[in-house]
Amino acid sequence: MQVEGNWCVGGMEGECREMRAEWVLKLMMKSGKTLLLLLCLKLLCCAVIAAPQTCPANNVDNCGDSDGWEGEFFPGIPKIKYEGPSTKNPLSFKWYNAEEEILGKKMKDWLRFSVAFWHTFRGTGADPFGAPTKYWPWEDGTNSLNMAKRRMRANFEFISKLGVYFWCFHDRDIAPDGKTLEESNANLDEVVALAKELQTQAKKRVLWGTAQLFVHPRYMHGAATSSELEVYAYAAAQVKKAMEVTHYLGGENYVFWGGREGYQSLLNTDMERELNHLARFLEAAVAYKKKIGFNGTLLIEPKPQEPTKHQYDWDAATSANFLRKYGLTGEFKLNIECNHATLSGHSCHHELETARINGLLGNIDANTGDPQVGWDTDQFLVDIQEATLIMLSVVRNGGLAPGGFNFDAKLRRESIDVEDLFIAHIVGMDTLARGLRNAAKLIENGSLAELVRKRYQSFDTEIGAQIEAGKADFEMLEKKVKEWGEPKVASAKQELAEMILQSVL
Ligand SMILES: *[C@@H]1O[C@H](CO)[C@@H](O)[C@H](O)[C@H]1NC(C)=O
Ligand SMILES: *[C@@H]1O[C@H](CO)[C@@H](O)[C@H](O)[C@H]1NC(C)=O
Ligand SMILES: [Mn+2]
Repeated sequence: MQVEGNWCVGGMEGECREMRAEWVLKLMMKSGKTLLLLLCLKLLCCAVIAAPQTCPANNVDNCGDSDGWEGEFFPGIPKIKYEGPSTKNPLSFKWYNAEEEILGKKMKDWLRFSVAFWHTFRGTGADPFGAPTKYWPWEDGTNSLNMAKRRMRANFEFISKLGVYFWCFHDRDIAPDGKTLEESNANLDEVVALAKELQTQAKKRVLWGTAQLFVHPRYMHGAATSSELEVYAYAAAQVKKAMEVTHYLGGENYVFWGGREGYQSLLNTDMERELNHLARFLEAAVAYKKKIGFNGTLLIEPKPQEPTKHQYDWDAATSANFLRKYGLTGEFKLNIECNHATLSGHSCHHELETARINGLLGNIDANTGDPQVGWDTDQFLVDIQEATLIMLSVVRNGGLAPGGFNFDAKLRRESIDVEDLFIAHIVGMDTLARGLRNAAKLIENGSLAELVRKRYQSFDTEIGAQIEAGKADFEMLEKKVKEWGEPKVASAKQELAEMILQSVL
């Protein structure tokens, strides 16, 4: 997850557009009545000519009165099918064959792909330097409830055509923020009721839900770690509702991403107190989960920084330590995002292995960063070697269920065709499917596992067993050294390991 780098994001889009409209109006008043008249005439003529179906997103007039939409949102795009590696059809899978069995499980069950509503349906292409670039045909430029419903219909057509079973959302992506908590909750209920109906018809599921606790200005100091008690309470109320709707939609997990749970300066921060508050907040979430009978896994999503200078859930090891300190290990797992892994100076493989060996690997946010760029670019993963290593961890973990692979990835700002949404997901799915096939080859071949086994074989001895059982004291080991003399040390065989990996790519 990440914050769109712009002042017009997520739940704030409506407000931002109102601000822009206001600005245009002020400009009009300054430049005199003739211009005003001309502009009004232009708007009037557009309102008459524009059919609601093609209501463009850059239009500020009132074409958002109804959530109705006739026909398909993605006309001309068929249901995406597996055609195999030799096909030239960009709208087909080359490697992902949902029903095919790999290592005793169907590909769809290893991969459990999910579309991220925020990137795919709320991403506008805006960045800190520039305005939105994407004007999807179904968008009317508003953040109205009707628009939210129409967008939800588009979401279900998209995931159905793509052949994905899951979707993920933040509360404020799917329904507009209201003026009060009650109004926001009522908006959410209305959209969630429609989502429930649509996902039942389409036989789809929620992989996870979450609360957006970073866009609204009230969260500037954090949510659970805010210095303001009333903000802590507001965040609790928002998470309570987000857990309820995730439960109502049959969500299999619930995610906590603490984008603003961190600090900008230690000079004005009581870190110990903030971390204690975060732990109390998460304990309360566990209690509420049990109270409402929600069986989904609670997931913490590590990220080192951005938007804060230092985020408390820095990486998998930091998050594991936090959970242990506060006795929360049994209640939470981790959602590892590959781009966040590289931001923290680790590979995605490292973060997955750290989570796995701590029994904490719960879900993957499938994306990647750019090797030449230092921020969270949230790109679709296309690196086959990286995907192979990711899938190696997933297979060793016995899969991710009830977690899966959420495409927390967005189109580049310059990719502005509707079909790009499909192509991006297809290449992301194919890359991980290819990674799974490669990981299976590597496991079936066995020579990499054998290389690793051999490397540690000196511990497969009587003394080795004593060391590993915690029964070898320093005096005994010193006696052995005097008996054995200088150790003979073997090669690590890194290049051979790399050669074996390459042989399956
Ligand atoms: C949650 O798990 C409990 C215990 O396994 C089970 O009895 C209950 O039906 C589950 N609830 C839901 C909503 O799946
Ligand atoms: C494993 O792969 C290596 C490298 O390609 C090859 O030399 C070896 O014969 C393979 N072993 C098996 C058991 O397939
Ligand atoms: Mn990210």
